[in-house]
Amino acid sequence: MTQLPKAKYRKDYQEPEFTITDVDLTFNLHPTETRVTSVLKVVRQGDHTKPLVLDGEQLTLLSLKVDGEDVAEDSYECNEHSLSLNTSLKAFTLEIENSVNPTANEALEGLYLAENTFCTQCEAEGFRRITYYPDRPDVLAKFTTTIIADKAEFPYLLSNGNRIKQLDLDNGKHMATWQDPFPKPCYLFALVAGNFDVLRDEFTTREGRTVDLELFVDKGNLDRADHAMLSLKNAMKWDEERFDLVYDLDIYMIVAVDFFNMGAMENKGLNVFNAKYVLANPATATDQDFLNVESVIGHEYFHNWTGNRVTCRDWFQLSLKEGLTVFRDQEFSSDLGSRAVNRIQDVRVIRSHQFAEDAGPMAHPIRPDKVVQMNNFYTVTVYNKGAEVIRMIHTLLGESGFQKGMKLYFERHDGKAVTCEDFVQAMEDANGEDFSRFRHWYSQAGTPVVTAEQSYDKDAKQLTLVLKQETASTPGQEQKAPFHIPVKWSAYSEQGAELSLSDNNLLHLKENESTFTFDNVVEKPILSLFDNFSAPVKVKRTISDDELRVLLAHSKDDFSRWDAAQSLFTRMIEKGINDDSAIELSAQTIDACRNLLQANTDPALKALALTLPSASTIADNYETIPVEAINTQLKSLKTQLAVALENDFSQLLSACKSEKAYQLVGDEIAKRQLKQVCLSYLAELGDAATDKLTEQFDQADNLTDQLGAMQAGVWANHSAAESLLNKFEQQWRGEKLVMDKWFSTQALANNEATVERVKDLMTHPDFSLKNPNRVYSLLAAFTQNQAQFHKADGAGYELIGSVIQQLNTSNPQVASRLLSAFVSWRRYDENRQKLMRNQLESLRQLPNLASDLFEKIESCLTE
Ligand code: B3K
Ligand code: ZN
Repeated sequence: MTQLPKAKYRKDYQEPEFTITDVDLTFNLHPTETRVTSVLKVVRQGDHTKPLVLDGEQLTLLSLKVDGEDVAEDSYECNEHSLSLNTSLKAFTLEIENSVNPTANEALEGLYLAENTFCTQCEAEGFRRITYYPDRPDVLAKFTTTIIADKAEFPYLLSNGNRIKQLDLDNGKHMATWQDPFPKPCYLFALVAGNFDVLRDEFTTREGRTVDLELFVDKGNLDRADHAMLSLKNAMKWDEERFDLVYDLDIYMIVAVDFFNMGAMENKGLNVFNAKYVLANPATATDQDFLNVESVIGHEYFHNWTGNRVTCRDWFQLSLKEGLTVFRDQEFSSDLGSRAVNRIQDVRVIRSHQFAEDAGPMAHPIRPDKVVQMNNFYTVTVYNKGAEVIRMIHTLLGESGFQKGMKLYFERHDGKAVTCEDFVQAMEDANGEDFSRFRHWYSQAGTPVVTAEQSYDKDAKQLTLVLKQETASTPGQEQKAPFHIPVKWSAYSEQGAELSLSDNNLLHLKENESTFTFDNVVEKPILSLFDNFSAPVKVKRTISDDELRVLLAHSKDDFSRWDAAQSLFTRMIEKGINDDSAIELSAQTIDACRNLLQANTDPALKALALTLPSASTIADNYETIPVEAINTQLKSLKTQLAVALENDFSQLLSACKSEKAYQLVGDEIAKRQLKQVCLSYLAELGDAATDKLTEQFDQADNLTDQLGAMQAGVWANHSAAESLLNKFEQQWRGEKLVMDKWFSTQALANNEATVERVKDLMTHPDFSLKNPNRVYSLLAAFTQNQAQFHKADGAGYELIGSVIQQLNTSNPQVASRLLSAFVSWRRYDENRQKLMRNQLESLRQLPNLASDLFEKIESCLTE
């Protein structure tokens, strides 16, 4: 009988019994039998006589020596998960020799060989699949790495730090030795061996030091590497200017690989990237792809300080580095591009994904208390809500207070493995603040619902605002203490003039209920609350449509203008659902949309404001999600808006066309975005749009426009859709990253035939279940297709259930991502609940159920 995976608890943290000061690794690379020699300088930390326990998985132990002598068989024990050595020594050298099979490694964790490139992924607990080691982030050691491989096949041998030796060996082999002077946890270790094209550049730090920059891409892809290199240099400069942080090694390398479970990895001095976040040129990447490259390159670079120089004490502290680094990459994108657009997009992620996670059975605080499989906790909560928590600290302290806190944080903790608490403490101490209430954001899961009631006393010229907060219980947390919620606000007259009611535009809601009064208020104000989404909460308030329209037209806060539009749309959809009747577009709504289209506003903001809320954002407001009704109402609202505003959309579509060749600059990106929204509405009008769709597709000199035309056609079920899909396939067959978009477009089509189409596409020559990007683009995309994945006959569930079953043994991380689509099964009607539950139960029966799946299935089937 195999053992059930066990949970670990944050409260059980104990300091390591031993530390490692130096690691000397030698890899003799071989596709099926790579030999690893690891020489460790081990130092006992406490004075007890506990054995040394090293983690190790899927390894074959070949030999073991202490201080040069073979270890007697009765002095050590080796099992499936660990190697323990009985010793009373205080300090010693341990030499381990083991072998691994990189070809058999389809999980892409540890050392793997894919498309003739050896590559590693160690975070969170992958190093134990390379060699026996204390695989925990609070053991920091200096690494020296020697790699030996065939020279013709693997001309580049890379690892962390600086290359200190390279030489040719006999029989066609060569070797390279790398040394990383900064002590680091093993999750930051990396090794890459392969054949690449290299883009080289350099960056001069503000101290005048030259850093070599090297970008490794698959042969033939150099024409897609420039943007990533530019983004890297921009990130290095930005971090010096905004955060006073300078790069610390003489070389920075980025390798783009095709087989990778996630976006990228911040290994010290040697980032490994999913090629999707590196390769970009106008023909093969959309505007959004270019922006994503910039943001992920930035993110991994920023980890060099927030994550690598100061790292996590244990994995429960993951948000210490991820929340903070997401906040930093968001700021980077906002400083270089449009702050408002970035903010709105970040909020959309929170509302459409994080709120659902916070309301489901896997809900966890940004600093979790209990974990079975760490890979399950790289979540929108830890990352994106984590970044919102950092953003609130920034709101409370202001930029200069926040930077004071950062400075103290680095002064205290550089070179150490620390906790979220250490971060908050530094912020408090540097500013003389008290964040005791604020800390609940770290310890409590769930989305607070803030209720706002305002009343105005005309005679007393007094405005009263009552704010209440309530957070529903989440698994393991029945009662919630009140959060410290920063509420940014502004006020307007009925005509839209800004009213100044106070010289402070930030309220602090710290209790379950607080009353705020404003004196000398001469007219009844319209309040804009939670400007810039100042806290990750849901807001319930009484506000009329007319007042929302005033905010839409006049709020000085771009987020709040967008939010007012979203509220107006959501209200219409919800009314349609409740009354079970078609939405009637009022003249005021049409006018408000038309005014917005014609206003002198950033076209990107117009595009965002006129994009209807996603089905999942609407679903979030229902205890039992009315799948069909949401779908019907969204569709009908879109068509009605298209009919009512046809001329406006057509005119804007032409006006946004650019005479110039493609340029990746703010206003051109914004125009393309607005053009896309117009085209997607017009596509709802059927044949009238055929020429517009084909013309844009055929004439596009860039992927944004070409893909945009195809998506508008397919998602509107337009009669031109099939021909656009065919043309696209003819042109891009074999171009994997571009074909991913072809897969996603079809998987997201709201069309009765989609499930069958997705099944067919799984047999397409460009599809493979082994490559995570393909699985995400076709199958994970399909799970986001509310109406079709949740088709009442259960065909969508069956399809994804069977894929999860296949991936359970080969790549559990990818399987677990797909499983997320089932965890909120209780939110659906009885019929769907039954169908989803069946899938979960049959997965639960799988022999060798991966811990990744086990954890999610258990938590969502528990009563
Ligand atoms: N730190 C990595 C994520 C590792 C995920 C491990 N399952 C990328 C990042 O957040 O920068
Ligand atoms: Zn990160």
